[in-house]
Amino acid sequence: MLEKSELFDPEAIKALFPTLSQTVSDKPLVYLDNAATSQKPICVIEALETYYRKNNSNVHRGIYELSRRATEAYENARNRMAQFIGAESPEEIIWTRGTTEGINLVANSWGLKNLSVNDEILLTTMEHHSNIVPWQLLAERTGAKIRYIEMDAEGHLDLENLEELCGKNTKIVACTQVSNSLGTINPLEQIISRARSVGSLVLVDGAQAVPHRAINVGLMDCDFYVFSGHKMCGPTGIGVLWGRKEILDAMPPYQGGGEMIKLVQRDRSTWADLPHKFEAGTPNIAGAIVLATAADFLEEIGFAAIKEHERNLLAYALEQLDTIEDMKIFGPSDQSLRSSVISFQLGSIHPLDVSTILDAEGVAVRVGHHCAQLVMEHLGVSVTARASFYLYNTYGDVDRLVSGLNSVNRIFAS
Ligand code: 7TS
Repeated sequence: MLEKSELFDPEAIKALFPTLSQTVSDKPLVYLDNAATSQKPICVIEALETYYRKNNSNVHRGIYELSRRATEAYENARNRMAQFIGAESPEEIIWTRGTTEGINLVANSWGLKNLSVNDEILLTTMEHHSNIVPWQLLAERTGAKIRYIEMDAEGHLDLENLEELCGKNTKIVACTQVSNSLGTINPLEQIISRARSVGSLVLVDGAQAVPHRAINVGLMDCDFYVFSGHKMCGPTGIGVLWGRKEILDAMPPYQGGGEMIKLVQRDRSTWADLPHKFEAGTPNIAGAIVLATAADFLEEIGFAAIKEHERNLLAYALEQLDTIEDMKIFGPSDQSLRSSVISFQLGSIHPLDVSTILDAEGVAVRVGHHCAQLVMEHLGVSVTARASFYLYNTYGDVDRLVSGLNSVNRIFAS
């Protein structure tokens, strides 16, 4: 049995999340669907309420007190997120609805301007659909070709033929930092260094990384980085696209509307400077402000402690799941190369049945293709059950999952 980190008290952290203190099916809720979305700490919920109770107003429009307050908090939040991911300037932080919108923005704005027939977009078969479909739509419109880095049997990217796949025709490589379905942590350094050497841009999907580890986009040396607020203790409907200033400057707007212009004339308009050029219309003001609160919350606890806790929890979960009859766990066997996401198959029992029985035990896991159908194809299954952990999960939560899965086996044996 592994020792829990002395620096970190997950029970005390759990107590800061109101949703986690309820019962479901008359049992204390165990929430293990964190790869889909995280729960929200009380400080985030209160910050949202405070904004709507005291400061609600549109931004960059009024000169009255309330609008000044909202605008200041909104732009402070942008500064905070720039600092949170190591961006050089807040101008490089574009508010989006989330990872999906960030990728669509890059594909539509940068992609439509820069790609044509003979150009190649390099993806991996591990991507979430939101990092595949926008590129397919772009390929259809431009004639560019999509190529894929494949996976090996354990779900690591197979980089043996990277030099052939990423060559002079490659214009952008779009790759996830951490897989949402297998938990694989990707060797981005190697991919980015190859892309750089052939003059290709790199977009990193940080949706499953930002909630769990400290990020520095400068050190990573990518060109675009996208993530969602709701997976990192923040609200839904807000996310960030970070891009290098010179690249964002050269990109046309994604959507047209209020606040993204300098001058509108009858037959043409000119664009506002960064970041506003990419933020047409009234933004998710409350979401942006409260996302900064979520970033404060996570950094106060500390990513080193969060990472250590999740690493210990993952090791314990894998050790305990291994004791269950007919348990098959997908993804890397080297624990240092996987995050706290565990996709699994229990004998020949359908994952829907597994998840239904777990639900009756108060344990929430996801069943489905996890918007990663190319991964399912690779595994030879149509869906998996998936347990994903976060900072507030405890060893007791793992025990409840294991006991629930043993019940599933008992029910199907009888
Ligand atoms: N990229 C990755 C790696 C993801 O895990 C997700 C969401 C997205 C992009 C899309 O994020 P959104 O916030 O724009 O929707 N992943 C999941 C999941 O694993 N289960 O539900 C959503």
